[in-house]
Amino acid sequence: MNYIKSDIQNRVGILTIDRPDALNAMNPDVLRELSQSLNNMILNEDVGVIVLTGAGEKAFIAGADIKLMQQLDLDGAQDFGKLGQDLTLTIENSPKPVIAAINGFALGGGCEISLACHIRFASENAMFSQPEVKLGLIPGWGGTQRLSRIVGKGIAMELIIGGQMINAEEANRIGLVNKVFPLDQLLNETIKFANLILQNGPNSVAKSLECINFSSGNTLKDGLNLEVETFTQLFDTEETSEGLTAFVEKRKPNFR
Ligand code: DAK
Repeated sequence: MNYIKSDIQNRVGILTIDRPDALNAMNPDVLRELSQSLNNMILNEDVGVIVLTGAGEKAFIAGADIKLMQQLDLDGAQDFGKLGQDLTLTIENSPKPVIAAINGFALGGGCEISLACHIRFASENAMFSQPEVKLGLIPGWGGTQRLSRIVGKGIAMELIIGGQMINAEEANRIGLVNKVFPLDQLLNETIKFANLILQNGPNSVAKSLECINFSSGNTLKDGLNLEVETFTQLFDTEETSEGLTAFVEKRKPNFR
C-alpha cells in the first residue's frame, strides 16, 4: 500500500499522508512509510526544506489508528509507541527544516507529529486536540513532553487532561501554530515560507535548529556554550565566508 506521496518542487520536498478513508490516521504501515520517505528527503541533496501535509481538505492526521489500538496487547502498544516516537525524533532532529501544513484535523498522534515539526502553519478549518484521555490513554508520541515546551505547562495541562478540541484561531492565539491561512492558500503560503528559508545558508539554518532544539532540557549555561562553540566553528566554513563577503561586496550570497 502506498500511503505517502512524495513530490519535490524547486528544492521543497512535499510529503502528503494519503489515507483519506481513515482521515489520514496513522497505523504502523503509514508510520513506517512516512519515516522512510522523510529519511529519503533528508538525504536528498535536491531538497532543502520539507513540508508535511495531509491528503484531502478535511484532515492533516486524525490521530493514531483507534481501530488498530483496540487490538493491541502490551508488546504491540510498546512497539506502536516506539514507532511513533522514532518518527517524531527524526522530524525534530532533521537538519532540514520540516514545516507542518495542517489542512484540517490534527488530533492525538496527528497533533503530536505536528509538534515535532519546526514550524506549524494551519488552514482556517484546522482543528486540534489531544483527546487520548477520552479513550483511556495518554499521548504516546511525545505530546506530554513537547506540547508544554511549545504552549507552556498550564495550557498543555488544560488541553491534555480536558481533551477538548480547539480551532485554528485559538491554536494561533496560544502559540500552537505559527500562522493561519485560508485552506486554498495554505500550501502555497507554506512553500513561500520554505523559499524564504532556502535563500539562507543551509548550514547556518541546520545549526540554528540544533541550537534551538538543545535549549529544551538543557541548562542555559550549556546552551550558551553550544551556541558560542557552533558560532565559532562557522568561521571555518565556506558558507559563512560567502555570506559575509557577499554583504561587503553588496551582492546576493551564493550558498549552493
Ligand atoms: N483512527 C481510525 N479511524 C479513524 C480515525 C482514527 N483516529 N479518525 C477517523 N477515522 C475513520 C472513521 O472511523 C471513519 O471510518 P469508517 O467508520 O467510515 O470506516 C472515517 O475515518 C471518517 O471518519 P468519521 O465518519 O468519524 O468523520 P466525521 O467527520 O464524522 O468525524 C472526526 C471526524 C475526526 C471528529 C472523528 O472521525 C473522530 O473523532 N476521529 C477520532 C479522532 C481521535 O480521537 N483521534 C485521536 C486518537 S488517539 C500510544 C501511541 C499513540 C497514541 C497514544 C498512545 N502508545 C502506544 C503509547 C495516540 C493516540 C491517538 O492519536
